[in-house]
Amino acid sequence: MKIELSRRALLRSGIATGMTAAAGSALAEDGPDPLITELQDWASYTGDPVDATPYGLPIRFEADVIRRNVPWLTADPLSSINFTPIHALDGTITPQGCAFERHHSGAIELAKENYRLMVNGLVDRPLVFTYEDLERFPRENHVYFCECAANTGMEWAGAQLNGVQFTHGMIHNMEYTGIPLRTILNEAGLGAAGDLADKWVFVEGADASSNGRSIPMEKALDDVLVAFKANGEALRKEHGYPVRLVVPGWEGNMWIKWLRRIQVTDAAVESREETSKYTDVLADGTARKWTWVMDAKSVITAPSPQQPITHGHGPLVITGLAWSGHGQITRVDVSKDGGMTWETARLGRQGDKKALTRFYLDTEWNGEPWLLQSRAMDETGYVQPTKDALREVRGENSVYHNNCIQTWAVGPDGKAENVEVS
Ligand SMILES: Nc1nc2c(c(=O)[nH]1)N[C@H]1C(S)=C(S)[C@@H](COP(=O)(O)O)O[C@H]1N2
Ligand SMILES: [Mo]
Repeated sequence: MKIELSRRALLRSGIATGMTAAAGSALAEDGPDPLITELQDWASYTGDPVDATPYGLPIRFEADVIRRNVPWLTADPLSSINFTPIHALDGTITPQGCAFERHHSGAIELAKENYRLMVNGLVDRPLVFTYEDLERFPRENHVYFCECAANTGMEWAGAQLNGVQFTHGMIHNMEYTGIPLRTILNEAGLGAAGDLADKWVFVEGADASSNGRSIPMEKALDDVLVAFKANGEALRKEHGYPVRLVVPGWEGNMWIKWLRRIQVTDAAVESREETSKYTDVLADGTARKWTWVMDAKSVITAPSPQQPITHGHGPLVITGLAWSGHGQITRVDVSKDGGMTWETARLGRQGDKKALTRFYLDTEWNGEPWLLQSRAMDETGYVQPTKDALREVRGENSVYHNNCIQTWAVGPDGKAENVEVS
C-alpha cells in the first residue's frame, strides 16, 4: 500500500473516483489554494488571551461530539441513560464531559463537606468517614472501563439503532484515583465477619434511588476502589461526585455513585437492582442472576453509521474498541465480508486489564461493499460470540449482557448502516 502524502493528491484521487468535496472541487481546477496563498483572519489578528476560558471546553467545531439519549427508551429523563459519542473519539480515555450517564433518580448535588461514608454491619468497629478522612488513606490510580449491562441490549432481536453511539455507547473508560475498598474494610476490621468466604458487602448511594447492590467479599477485597478522581480531576456530579465505587470488569450498575454506605453482611440482600433488574431471563422463563462480569466484546467505531467514509478511495483506517471484564484483550480480528474471512488488527496499546483497548486495521477501500465486523479475544481464550451463538444459549428475552459481534454494512457511497449478520 502506497500512501500519497500530499493532501492535493489525496483529494484528486477522491474526485477521480466520483467523491465530491467542496474543497476538492476548488483544487481540481489546479488554481492556487487561497487557504495557502491568501492571508487568513486567524493570522491577521491576535487570538484569545490566556484566561479567556478559565476551564476549557472543546472548540465550537466539535460541538456534535456530545452525549445523546434515545427519548423513547425510557419514560422519563430522570431515570434514564445517555450515550458516549464513541464514534467520534480515539485512543481509549473517555473525557468526563461526554461519558455516558445512567441515573435512577437524577444526578444529585452533594458537597464534599456534606459527604459521609458509613461502614457498618459485621465489622469490629462501625465507622463514618468524611471526605477529608478518605484523602488520608494511601491511594492508587487505575484505568478501567465501566459498561452498563444494558449496553447493546436493544439489539437482541435484530439491528435497531443506527449508530455505534447508541448500540455501544453505554461505556466509558477513565483513570480513577481511589482507595482500595480492602483498606476501608480493614480499617473497620473484618474479625467480626468470621469466615470471609461466604460474606458480602452491600453498597448504596446517597441519591433517592440508592441503587443498592450486594458484592461478594472476594471481589470487595480484590480490586474494587472507593474513587474520588477521574482523569485527574474531581468526579463530575453526574458520575457520583464526590465519591463513587469502581468495580473493575463488573457491570456498571454495581459502580455505586454518591457512595454513602458499605455494610458487611452474611448474605446477599437481593435488592431490586439484582433481582427484578440486572438479571437475564432465558428462553424457558428462568433467569440467570449474579451475572456480574462483562464478557469480552468489541465494536468498530469508524467507519460506522455516524462516521461514514468521506475521503474517497485508497488508504483507510478502520478503528474500534475492545474490552473484557476478565482481564486483558489479547487479539482483535476484523472481517470485511460478514465473518467469512478475518484479518488481525493492530492494538493501540497492549496489556491493559479491564480497560478499553483501541484497535486499528490500516487498510484500503476502493468502493467495494463491505460487511464490517470485529471480534475480540481475551486472556482466558474466550472469543466474542456471533449473535446466533449468543441467542442459542440466552434466547431472546434478555436485555442485559449482549456482547455479540456487531455488523456495519458499508456501501459504495462510503455510508455505513447497522445490519444483522447472525
Ligand atoms: N447511586 C447510584 N449509583 C449508580 C446508579 C444510580 O442511579 N444511583 N446507576 C448505576 C448504573 S445502572 C450504571 S450503568 C452506572 C453508570 O455510571 P455513570 O452515570 O457514571 O456512567 O452507575 C451506577 N451507579
Ligand atoms: Mo446500568
